[in-house]
Amino acid sequence: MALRGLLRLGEVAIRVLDMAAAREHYGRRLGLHEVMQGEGGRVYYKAWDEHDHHCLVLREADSAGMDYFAFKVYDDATLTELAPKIEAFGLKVEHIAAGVYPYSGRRLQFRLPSGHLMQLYAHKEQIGNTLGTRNPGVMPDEGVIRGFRINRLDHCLLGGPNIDQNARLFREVFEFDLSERLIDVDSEASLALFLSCSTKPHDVAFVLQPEEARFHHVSFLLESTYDVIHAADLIGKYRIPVDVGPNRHGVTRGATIYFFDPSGNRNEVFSGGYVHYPDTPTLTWDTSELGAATFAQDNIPRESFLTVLT
Ligand code: M3P
Ligand code: FE
Repeated sequence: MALRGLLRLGEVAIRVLDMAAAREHYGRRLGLHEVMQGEGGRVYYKAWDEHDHHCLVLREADSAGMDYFAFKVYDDATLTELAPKIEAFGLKVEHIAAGVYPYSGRRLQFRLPSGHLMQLYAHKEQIGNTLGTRNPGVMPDEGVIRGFRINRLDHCLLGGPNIDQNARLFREVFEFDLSERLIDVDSEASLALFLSCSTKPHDVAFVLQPEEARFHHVSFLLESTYDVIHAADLIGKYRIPVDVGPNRHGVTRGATIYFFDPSGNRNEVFSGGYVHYPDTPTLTWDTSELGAATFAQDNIPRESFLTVLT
């Protein structure tokens, strides 16, 4: 399968309570690169190995959580093709002109059955990863890889109702695969659904929550499992609140650590996981193995992990 259609999670827009504290966290601690301050005091970041201008947008507000998430699609024709399909699925599509979002081409915006605001865009200015594109070498200059040594934005996990309808949209309209699911052992109702448009175990996931548009975590990819330990050491040094210390997910098999930004938004850094292909069967976990599904090194489900969202 050539990767076309939706390519990847390209942008997450997060609300923070105090921008100075958030810049300390995302810039100085995580080591993301601040590329711009924009309208409304928004601050824009990229991870070092991304080519696009930014992947994270922070906005100061009275409540934490997520404003929207956006997937980059292959080209403008993909947006043209998808708009009527999203409408036919039953969602109203808003067309946002190029330039309204900085360094970005036009966007489609719609609200998912779970209440989350989602956008699609085909173009964002590429500023590169500092290595160039001809004989790029492998090592950027000193200071480019820093902090938690984050390579790139990877996925987000979002909480809300109607997650089966979300998954139907992603599978039928966006051509994602359902890589894994967590179901109630008695009722078989979906509790968490993991969706992939690539060879990653997931590009986005949804967890069942009664309230609409909740934010569980945004996750960034690290190079190695040792880098998860390195991040954990920095989390300890700088007294960053930990949700779940280094462990491995049963779902996706990633080596992970969860922590909170100063506004209470959950972050994850992780490494690894298996390779997913379109013919990989969907893996099902049920609540009789909730501990093993979530944290496979001790098989203990964490109350906070299941209940704390912004
Ligand atoms: C991840 C991941 C749950 C598992 C979540 C997994 C909610 O966040 O990155 O693999 O059971
Ligand atoms: Fe995750």
